Amino acid sequence: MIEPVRYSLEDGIALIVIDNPPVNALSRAVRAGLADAIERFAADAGARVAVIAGAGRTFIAGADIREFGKPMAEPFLPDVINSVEACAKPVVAALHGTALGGGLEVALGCHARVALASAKIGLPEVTLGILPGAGGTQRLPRLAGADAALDLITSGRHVGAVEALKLGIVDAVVDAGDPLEAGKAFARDLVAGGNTGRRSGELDPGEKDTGLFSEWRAKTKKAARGQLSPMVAIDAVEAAFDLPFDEGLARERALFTELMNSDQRAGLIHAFFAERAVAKVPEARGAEPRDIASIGVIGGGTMGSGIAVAALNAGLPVTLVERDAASADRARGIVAKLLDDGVRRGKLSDARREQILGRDFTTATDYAALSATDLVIEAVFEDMAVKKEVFTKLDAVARPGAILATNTSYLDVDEIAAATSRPQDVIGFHFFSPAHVMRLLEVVVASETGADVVATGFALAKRLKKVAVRAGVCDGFIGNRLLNTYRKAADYMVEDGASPYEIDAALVGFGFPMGPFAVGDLAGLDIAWAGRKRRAATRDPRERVVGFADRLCERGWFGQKTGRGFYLYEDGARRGVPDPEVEAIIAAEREAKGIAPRSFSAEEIVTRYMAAMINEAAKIVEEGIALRPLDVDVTTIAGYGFPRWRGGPMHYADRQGLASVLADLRQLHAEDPFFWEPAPLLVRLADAGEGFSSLNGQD
Ligand code: T1G
Ligand code: NAD
Repeated sequence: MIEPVRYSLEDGIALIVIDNPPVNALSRAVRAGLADAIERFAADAGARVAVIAGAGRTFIAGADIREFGKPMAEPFLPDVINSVEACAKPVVAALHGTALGGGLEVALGCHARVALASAKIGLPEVTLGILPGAGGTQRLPRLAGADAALDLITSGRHVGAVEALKLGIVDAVVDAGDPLEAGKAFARDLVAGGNTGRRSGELDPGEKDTGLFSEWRAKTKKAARGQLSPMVAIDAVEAAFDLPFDEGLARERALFTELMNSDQRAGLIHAFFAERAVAKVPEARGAEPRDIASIGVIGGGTMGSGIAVAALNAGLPVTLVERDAASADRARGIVAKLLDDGVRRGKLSDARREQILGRDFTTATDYAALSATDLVIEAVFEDMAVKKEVFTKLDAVARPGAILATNTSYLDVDEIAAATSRPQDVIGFHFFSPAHVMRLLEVVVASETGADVVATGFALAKRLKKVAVRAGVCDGFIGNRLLNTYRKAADYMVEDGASPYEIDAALVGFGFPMGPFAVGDLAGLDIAWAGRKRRAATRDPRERVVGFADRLCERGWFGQKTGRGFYLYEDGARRGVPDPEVEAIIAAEREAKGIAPRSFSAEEIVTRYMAAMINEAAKIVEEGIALRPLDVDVTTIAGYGFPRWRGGPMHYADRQGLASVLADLRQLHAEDPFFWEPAPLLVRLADAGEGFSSLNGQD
């Protein structure tokens, strides 16, 4: 076994190297090793200064998250860091890769910090539902001031070395390749100059700016949408100004422990591991991805243009084919606008924008332009006849071995594949709007899709910085199939008496950024309308059908883009206001059906919405459309605004207890036996006293 912490002496410098792959997390062994190394350094007469550095690709990425939720074992990290800080001789941290969470806290406990220019630092704890619990909330404001500390700690964002230097968090940035060498050089200079560094904990934090804390509380409450940890973290930072250092540390620890024991922490840690587990699919283990050096896109509307920008931003050249020259020009215009937005937000340089538009991005109207591309993504109208025609034409020109992908939202990928002579090369890549922003990519595996094609989908998602989830073929795959079901639950409640605005408000209260009716308005109500019309012929006669959304569409009210939908958007407003005319249309529909409206509490709205979602998700897992429950969780979090801190619907169901979810479903069953039929998997797990997590493998 390798030693997780190594100690050696070189020219009077003690070298303390953390070596715990893959990211040098602070497991119990590392904490113990670090404590021993510091003790040894203190006693080592030959050592005047120490350097702590990480082996491999990074400094320390933080506490070992796998230990969360279990009893913490000694030595505790705050004690180890206090002993570093208390050391009579100087200790230097040499940062490279990412110094995150407890990793940065170790560095803050050192007497000076040097960083490679490529290093990043951050305190991402709030994103895991906790707060920096090893002195970060007390030492960072002493070094960088309250404003910077609140920014870093409430957002969890990663900060580059140069910005960290400006903020006073690191003392030097060097353009070197090896952190240990950089650390040694810095340490040598430090002692040569008779400097011993300084103890962050002994610095004066200055006067508290009460107004600043109120400002941060107001803006954080808005951004956090029900998530506790960023708000609690502000309390901890405030303690740095209200209390002496030692008492501040104790206050931080108490708040940390409170959050560590919360449901939100469990949900966020589940999301962290689930987002990494989704990439573990059988095809990615068993097959090599194909090389992708160029991308083709067919259709340059909302989705095609966004997909093109996602690929271009990842450095891939794109050829986009449209129906005619005017449409191709329009697509180029949309792409240019999206790139402009990127420049404005500092995501890409002017020079890179010029290079993309002048060299990497080309448009064409002839499919022959796609004859050399490695992967083509189709994003034309959602119409099977059109898709088949496109794939037939594509089949005739694409080079052998090229991957042919469809961005269809609902259609049968097997049927599309059958329009080609090479179904093994055909796959679904379901992107989300706006495609250059949304993190989710559903990789839809058809019956004949080759394993290497699936593996390529996952490799491409990584290059595009997206989270890929494997899905099987069915109407809507994982995400849209769920959406259709919970939307129905919402529609039924509206027909029975709730207003769309009450439904949206209840779900925003649950933690969604928007409710389903506002989302419909944003996406365009015509999309779901087309889907309802398509399904009408094959609809089960037992299904309850609700007509008010059709009534809006018949009036040409398609949502935001037409100025009205469920909400009114006056003068191109992005946020709509409730529309009394919509309520009147709904009331007329109720009356025509003889439904006496009743009221729904926010709690009942959430219960029904979640019961519908969980029940459909159980069917999706049982049918193998999703590999595991965690794949459903990631789909809803990364693509549908499900509150991350609730961990996704399956994790949420487990926290509620499946027996309780089943009891809700059984009660609802009496009212509509077709819609509320409990999924057999849910019944089986509930009867066995198990949760969905029992099907997640190691998660
Ligand atoms: N603990 C345990 N395992 C970890 C880990 C961690 N902190 N970080 C990463 N891993 C595993 C991960 O599951 C994956 O495993 C592998 O490492 C590579 O990760 C007291 C309490 C460092 C930027 O929140 O942000 O300190 O899937 O695929 O894209 O106040 O991982 O291969 O089996 O993500 O190059 C704060 C979390 C902890 C950092 C690297 N720290 N990690 O990204 O690789 S809380 C964090 C990351 C804390 C103190 C508190 C990223 C990364 P597997 P990867 P990557
Ligand atoms: P859109 O109407 O904005 O764009 C479609 C584009 O395809 C148009 O520009 C049209 O000119 C072009 N086109 C049509 N036939 C063509 C052909 N034969 N050859 C070349 N170009 C052709 O539609 P969209 O919203 O971008 O949707 C495209 C696809 O993506 C659909 O399958 C849709 O279901 C799916 N999708 C949409 C969303 C969304 O939110 N809009 C999300 C995920 C997936």
